[in-house]
Amino acid sequence: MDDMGAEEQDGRSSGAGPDGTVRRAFLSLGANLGDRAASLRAAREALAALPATRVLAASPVYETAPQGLEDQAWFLNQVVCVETGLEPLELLRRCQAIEQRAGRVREARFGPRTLDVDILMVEGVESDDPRLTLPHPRLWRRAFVVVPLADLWTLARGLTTVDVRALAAELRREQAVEPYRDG
Ligand code: A4P
Ligand code: MG
Repeated sequence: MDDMGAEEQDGRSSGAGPDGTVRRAFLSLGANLGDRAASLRAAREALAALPATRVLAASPVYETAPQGLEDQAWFLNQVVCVETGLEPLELLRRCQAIEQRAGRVREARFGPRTLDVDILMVEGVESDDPRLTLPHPRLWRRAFVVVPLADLWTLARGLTTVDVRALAAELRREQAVEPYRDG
């Protein structure tokens, strides 16, 4: 069990965090074990319930061929844009707690998981800290991230100079990413 339940109950409003800064952040959700759509839904709800955090938009859900470790089930993936007053490391801690609550067990790197929540980009923040590297180091190589990110392109403008839509079209030729109708 984690210790954040009561705090989350009390802190549902959006607004600035302790240092007064509110930033846009893009998060990647992924699942390939259990009820994948339910895991993504629960993750979206948990993100919306974080203190000082508001979900601005969620991309459509995609069914995607596994990358990295290919001998595993297809994933459901989605990108969510939030506005948050949480400091980036605190946001990471909260995302990891959401993974834990979804029953995530860390086994193989890149391997199967009930829920993965990665931080893709945080407005105005660059970091090479291995605990939290921003932008996410593998972001621009992966169709399962870039394609849903391109759907939220208008919100991503100003956070990156990458032409996300052109890159999405290019990556999609090599990595299978299909719309998921029941998401
Ligand atoms: N970490 C550093 N930077 C970040 C960041 N920006 N966001 C650290 C989140 N975490 C970050 O992550 C390992 C460590 O990375 C953490 O301790 C954190 O401090 P993890 O979630 O414990 O382990 P993981 O998920 O196995 O590794 P990782 O690096 O997140 O894996 P990936 O790169 O996310 O790959 N194929 C498809 N189709 N869809 C997928 O969703 N996912 C993966 C996982 C592989 N293949 C996939 C998919
Ligand atoms: Mg991860």
